[in-house]
Amino acid sequence: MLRSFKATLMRGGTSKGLFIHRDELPADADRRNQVLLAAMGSPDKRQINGVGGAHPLTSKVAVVSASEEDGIDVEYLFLQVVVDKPEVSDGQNCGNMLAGVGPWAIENGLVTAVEGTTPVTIKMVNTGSVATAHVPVKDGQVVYEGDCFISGVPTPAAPIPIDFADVAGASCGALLPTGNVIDTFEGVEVTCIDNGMPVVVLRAEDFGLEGTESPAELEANDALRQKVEAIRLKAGVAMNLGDVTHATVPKMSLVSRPQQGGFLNSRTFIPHRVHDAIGVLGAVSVASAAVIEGSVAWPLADQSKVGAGGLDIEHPTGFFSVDVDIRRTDTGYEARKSALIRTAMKLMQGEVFVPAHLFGDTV
Ligand code: NQM
Repeated sequence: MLRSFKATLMRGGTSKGLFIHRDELPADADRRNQVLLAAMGSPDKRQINGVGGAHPLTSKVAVVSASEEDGIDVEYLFLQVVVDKPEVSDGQNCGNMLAGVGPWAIENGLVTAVEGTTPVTIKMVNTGSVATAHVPVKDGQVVYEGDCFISGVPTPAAPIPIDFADVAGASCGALLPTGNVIDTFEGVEVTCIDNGMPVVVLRAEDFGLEGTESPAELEANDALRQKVEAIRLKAGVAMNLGDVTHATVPKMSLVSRPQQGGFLNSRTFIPHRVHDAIGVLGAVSVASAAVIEGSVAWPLADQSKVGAGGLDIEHPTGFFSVDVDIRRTDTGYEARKSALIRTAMKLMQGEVFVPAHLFGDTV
């Protein structure tokens, strides 16, 4: 027998996945994960028996609920449903899916629409960090259509500015989790950073790369993948993340000089597939590393761009513009707010069916 739960399929930034009210899912995390694996069709590289898109960027879930906390409208738990393994991870934030949370919360009655722009304050349950999304509203309805292009999405949509109050150290405890601007793992110099997303920043040139290779070329390079993974496992421990063998963090971002007039060029392993663009908080973290003098990214980045508006992080399908505010202090570095613009699109609303026994129903 099958059982269904209500869900909305949405694009959030350059990612796509299901948005679900928390009450639709089993409260027990193991049971919830089994339901979500079945819903997306994992484990299976084609996710043929589910609604997942057969790529980490399209196998995502946002679980949303109203918040009781003062100053917070909604709680958003991000879950990465691994495509080819029976694993669901709550070990990272996702700033792309975050772009869909505000519109979804308004349309599902969790937040009252304010004409013009509705600010939605969102607690990212994965790390406890807070973001505010500014959702366009007209005649009481969320506006999806607009003229804002973001790289990696072929059609324009309504802009959703998002700001983050303080996400530094959200997963690792500090902006520079190892306490160093540069560390060496497996003989390679790296900068470990967490400004909302744990990222290991590496120089593409240290791997004999130009930095302009396509995701497919990078994924086909077995020696590169093995070396990057060996560094990741060591960096994970040093970044206070423990054994990251089965974790989706840290991300591994290979950086090089900008190629298209941006601030810095990037190619990011997330952590095993290569991102077609770059994650939201991933971009915030990479940009943060690049404004810290002495980091591996600092000499590669076009420092003349700092202080002149958004910093464009180039990636395989364009660029991602982020505002970061990193200040030097007596004891190190401090991150203040960061801000960026995303778009989102409602694609489908309905019921997703899974075997009823996964909910614990006796059939
Ligand atoms: O870094 C992919 C994405 C992400 C995460 C990943 C993200 C972020 O593009 O905030 O958005 O790095 O796993 O959805």
